[in-house]
Amino acid sequence: QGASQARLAQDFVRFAVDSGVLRFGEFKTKAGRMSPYFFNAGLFDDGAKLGRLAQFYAQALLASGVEFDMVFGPAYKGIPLAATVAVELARLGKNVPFAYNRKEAKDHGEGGTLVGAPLQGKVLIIDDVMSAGTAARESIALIRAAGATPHAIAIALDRQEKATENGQDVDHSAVQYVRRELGMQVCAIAKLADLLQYLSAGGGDTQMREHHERVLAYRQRYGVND
Ligand code: OMP
Repeated sequence: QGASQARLAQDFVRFAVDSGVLRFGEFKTKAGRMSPYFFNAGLFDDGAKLGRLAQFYAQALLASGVEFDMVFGPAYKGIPLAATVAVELARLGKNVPFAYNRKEAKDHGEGGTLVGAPLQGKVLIIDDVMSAGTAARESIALIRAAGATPHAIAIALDRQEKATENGQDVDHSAVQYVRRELGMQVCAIAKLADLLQYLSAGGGDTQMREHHERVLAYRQRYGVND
């Protein structure tokens, strides 16, 4: 990770905390773990926040060197993300086709579950958080079925924790699985390590120190090495 990517990650963590998107407390994750932090991308809920969020994705993507011919937003949460990131990419000089899916098949009108540009070439999936990778698997299948290549995934936060298979913890994260087993590129604006760095930089602040300890303990129990 280069210095500018590390800085971007720190700026992003701060932005997410200030926006109330990244919170500390007790949260139950989809996998049933009690987490001392939670990232709720749905709380980027006004035009200014969405615009900044899109800038973070676009900058992280361009800095990462990930290759893609088009962007895809998986329903529902990925749709505004992919749309705003496509706008920002175009603003930065990389105009690419944009598509998304709907969850319900339509029985009239344009038909099918895909909307926007035809899926072709190297497709970049844009999503919020990857935990177990369930959502990612669905998008990958859909892109393959359309005859295109699921080439890369952009997410806002990589929680860097053990994935679960049939309810059991395994030794790799979903992001590692997607990279190693599926050979896809993954670009995360920030990851758990960046969050820990942000909290440890909190210095004398008692609350920050407490959050830091809890998140460290959580990583001790569920984290993976990268
Ligand atoms: P997978 O589809 O299993 O990878 O899980 C992604 C989902 O995890 C998201 O769509 C959220 O519902 C949820 N999630 C977050 O959004 N933020 C978190 O910090 C943690 C989770 C989670 O439940 O693990």
